[in-house]
Amino acid sequence: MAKKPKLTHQQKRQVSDNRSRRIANKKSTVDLDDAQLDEQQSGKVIGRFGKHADVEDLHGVIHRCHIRRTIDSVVCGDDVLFRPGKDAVSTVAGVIEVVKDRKSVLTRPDYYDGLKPVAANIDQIIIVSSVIPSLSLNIIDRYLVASEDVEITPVILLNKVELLNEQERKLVEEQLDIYRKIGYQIVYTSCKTLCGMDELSVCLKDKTSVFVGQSGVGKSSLINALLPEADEAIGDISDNSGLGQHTTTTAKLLHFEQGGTLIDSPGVREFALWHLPVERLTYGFKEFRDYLGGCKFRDCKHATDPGCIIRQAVENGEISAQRFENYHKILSNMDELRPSHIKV
Ligand SMILES: Nc1nc2c(ncn2[C@@H]2O[C@H](COP(=O)(O)OP(=O)(O)O)[C@@H](O)[C@H]2O)c(=O)[nH]1
Ligand SMILES: [Mg+2]
Ligand SMILES: [Zn+2]
Repeated sequence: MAKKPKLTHQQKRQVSDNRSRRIANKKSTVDLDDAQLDEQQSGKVIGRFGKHADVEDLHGVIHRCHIRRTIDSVVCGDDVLFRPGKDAVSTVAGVIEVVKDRKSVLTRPDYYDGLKPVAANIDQIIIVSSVIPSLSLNIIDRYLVASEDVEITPVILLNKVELLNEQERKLVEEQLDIYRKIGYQIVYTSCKTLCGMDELSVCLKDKTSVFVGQSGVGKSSLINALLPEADEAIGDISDNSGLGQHTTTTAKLLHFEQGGTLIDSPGVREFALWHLPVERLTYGFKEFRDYLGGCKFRDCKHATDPGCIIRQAVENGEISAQRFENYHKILSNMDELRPSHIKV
């Protein structure tokens, strides 16, 4: 092993001086003087930029804030207590002091931290699918499980419906009827003809929503149709390119004119279910829940096990055979879906 070079006395002093200065600087950026701050008030985080967050107060005014060092994480959608800065000239004027308990939180995989929160207090997840290139019920099922796991209501949206003729449309509706029967809302839209956009607006009103789904299904097109100032890049431009965005991973919160809120970011859209243990996967198939605990064997895999009440329910037509099949497909793919550095 190479020997560490010895520092001269002067070099040592330089290092120590630099370190002190760094610590002092760090302090001054976070510990704002009380006299510079107004009374504590409630607000909502609408954007995150490096060490700062933009907080919208109850009057819609936006304050760029520091974050108290004691706070674990601040994400888009968080309800916070903050103190605005009195000095309006300063760019970062306020400070976030408390993050209120989260109703819900979406996470994404992070190489170093495992699961990292990306957005909070979401009411519903809009699972966007399209008939082109093809309708995949398996992918819808995966997003449904992920939504059920975080206990956020999913809505199934099928986009590009203007491409279907009458017969094809009927076939698709029949396929999606499985989901309607178990209580999920289904919305059909087209960004070309704008059909279904009114129904979608109603669905989004007064709620905080996120759009998830595979690349190319039309998430950005839908967001632009609802919220022209969002100015999302459409088509081949990679979501990771960062074109036209502050950064690639921070989320932003936007208000729909008709009421309702959207939280959007590539991180939010990446939301997936690879991290789930098997029991959560089973729980995520919500029509299975009534039967759980009823199988003959406690460790029933709901496959060919004797006395499996779920298989029985499939045979009786109480549970869709398609969903049962997708359950086993997802189960056998779980290890492949999971990044290799993540342990469950
Ligand atoms: N025919 C048709 N094409 C659409 C519709 N919505 C989006 N597209 C097209 O689908 C492609 C992908 O759309 P984009 O919004 O970028 O999808 P994203 O990757 O989910 O954000 C683009 O070429 C859009 O013009 C639709 O309702 N009908
Ligand atoms: Mg997009
Ligand atoms: Zn079973």
